[in-house]
Amino acid sequence: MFDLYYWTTPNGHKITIFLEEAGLAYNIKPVNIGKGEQFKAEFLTVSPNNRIPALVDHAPTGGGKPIAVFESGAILLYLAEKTGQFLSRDLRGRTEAIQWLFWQMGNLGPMAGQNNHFSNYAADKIPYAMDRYRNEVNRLYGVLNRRLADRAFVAGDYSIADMAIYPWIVPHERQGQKIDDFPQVKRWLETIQARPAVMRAYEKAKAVNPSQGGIRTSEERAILFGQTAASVDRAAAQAR
Ligand SMILES: N[C@@H](CCC(=O)N[C@@H](CS)C(=O)NCC(=O)O)C(=O)O
Repeated sequence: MFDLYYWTTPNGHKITIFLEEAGLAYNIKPVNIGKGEQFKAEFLTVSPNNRIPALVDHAPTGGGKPIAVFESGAILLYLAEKTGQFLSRDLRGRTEAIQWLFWQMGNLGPMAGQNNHFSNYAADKIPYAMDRYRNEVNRLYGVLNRRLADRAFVAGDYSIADMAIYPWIVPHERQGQKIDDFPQVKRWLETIQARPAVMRAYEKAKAVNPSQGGIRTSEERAILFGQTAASVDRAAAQAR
């Protein structure tokens, strides 16, 4: 029913977690972002921002043409609404979960991404940038830790908010964070890690990308870093 355009990164894991949790059938279409497959014409029609993940639902509720969705938060919401799972129907519960979903999308994801870039990938080690993003991620871990102090999951029952946040906490060491400084986050992390569906989602990642390596070669760096409107136009035209 679903095609999932996917690579083995935190934003990709969010969606395999949902699909595994809900027991939905899906077909993975790997998009190797280190090889530039995010610029292929087929992919750009479903994901105009040339980023994974993207989802195509071939059997939308109510029928009609397939629906394509990009942006991991929008995909999680789409799936939650379609299946009636992992998002409270109660106004207050739903509003809380959506707030924390957007907190991940607008804060933890982008800041952890920049943190990873400046600390692990950038050839120039710029202390100001490294400190700025590591500290901001540290602040966000603190926000999450406080949120989890009196509840099992971030917003009521286990929800799409937890699914969005979890893959960005898994690489805490790479983010320069000490998980023991955040005991509530650690407890929550371990609880989610032990869920069979989450294990299956990460197993899927190993099957799709056995090396699980980060960005290693100069070709990969050239594709991923320094993209501008012009380079994206060029790459997209070449891929056609
Ligand atoms: N806000 C987007 C971010 C997606 C994103 O940054 N995806 C990365 C992998 S985690 C990607 O596709 N990178 C390809 C590139 O940088 O060219 C979402 O949550 O879906």
